[in-house]
Amino acid sequence: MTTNEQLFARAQAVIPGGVNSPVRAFRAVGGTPRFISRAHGAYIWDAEDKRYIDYIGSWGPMILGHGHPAVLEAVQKALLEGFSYGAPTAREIELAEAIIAQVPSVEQVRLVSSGTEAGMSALRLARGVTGRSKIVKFEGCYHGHADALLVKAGSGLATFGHPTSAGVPAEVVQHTLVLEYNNVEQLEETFAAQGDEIACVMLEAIAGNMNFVRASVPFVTKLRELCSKHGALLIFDEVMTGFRVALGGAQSVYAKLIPGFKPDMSVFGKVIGGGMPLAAFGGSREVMKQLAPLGPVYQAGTLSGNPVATACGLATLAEITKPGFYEALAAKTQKMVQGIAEAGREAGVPIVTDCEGGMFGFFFANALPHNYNEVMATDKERFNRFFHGMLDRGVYLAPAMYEAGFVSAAHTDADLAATKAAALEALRG
Ligand code: HOZ
Repeated sequence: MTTNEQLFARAQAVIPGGVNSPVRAFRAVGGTPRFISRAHGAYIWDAEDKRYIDYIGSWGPMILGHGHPAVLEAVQKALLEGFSYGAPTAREIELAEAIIAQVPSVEQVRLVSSGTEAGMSALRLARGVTGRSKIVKFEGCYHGHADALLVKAGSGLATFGHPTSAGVPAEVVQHTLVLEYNNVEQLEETFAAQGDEIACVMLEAIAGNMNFVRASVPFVTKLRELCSKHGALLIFDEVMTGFRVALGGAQSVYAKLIPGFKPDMSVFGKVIGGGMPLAAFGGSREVMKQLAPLGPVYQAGTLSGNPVATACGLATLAEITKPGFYEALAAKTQKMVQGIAEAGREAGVPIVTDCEGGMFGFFFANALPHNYNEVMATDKERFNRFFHGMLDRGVYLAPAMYEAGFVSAAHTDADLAATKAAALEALRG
């Protein structure tokens, strides 16, 4: 049998860092990444045939668990009809209709292949629509690896950010303002000084790239008010949260708390593709008509609306729109985080948890963080030890404390109980 270590050594010879996406390399937590050989339901198996309860779910898409029969059937049927045509299909219309049916702020949608592509395209469209260059993002939110969005906060209030990656020229991020998440005053000051130059504000309203941090209701309310007042577009990045925290995404969660709330544009990925490379961005007809071929903002893609990916996405959406799906998923997720919190209490280790729908987070801290700096101040060493303790016991959590976790409809009560038992052992061990 080939071991994970052997595969990692071989991978490192031909793939930078041995992985095709950095966090998979386990650099944050140390150790050898698990090379996955198969998956079914709530489980994945590594190259050594060790089984894990999977709380990553491909970083969100696998909301039904792996290999759901209805999804498999739809994908198998689509495969036999051809992999890619580079021409329109009826299935793309169906998927667009299915997305629009659940998200009232979206009247039209363009399908693309990845969350990065969707975020980058939404940004270009917002700039094209407003004729403005400046954009606002928040520290700790991740919107894919487009140049203009790989930025960390500058030193002073609302200064332009600095690239977080080599290869991103400072000039490319000169229009990107990076503000503190949940900081209402900073937002007000920024809009007072530069509001009429801002094309858009991008937000992960339930941020899943600094573990799990919610935007406060006053923060989202103020953001909506300032964007409307200054003619900037509010873009909700729902790549993680869309069809995951609720059928209508994070925006539907905030619409329940802020009467009439809607973003101007939304970005989707992950669940809408059911595990296939598929993402989307959308908004009002007025905004979307600026996109080529109707308008002057260019965007295109050979694999956009791919027939196999849309079949997978549609079959997934058909399952998750069944009555009671999210209630059951949310109950499982709550039980999962309760188990972690209880294990913490029983072991005398401070752990705080939060969740919404099928997405969760936990921190080794006494209180939930509200922004990136507070996330950074939580106990990373403890997280890393816990991560390995859980991995050893067959529970696969995200290999970095900056990532959210995901529960699927396939997780059983027995899986949740086993997770809690593993957590208690890992914390005591
Ligand atoms: N973008 C993910 C981290 N938030 C990682 C995706 C992957 O490695 O597949």
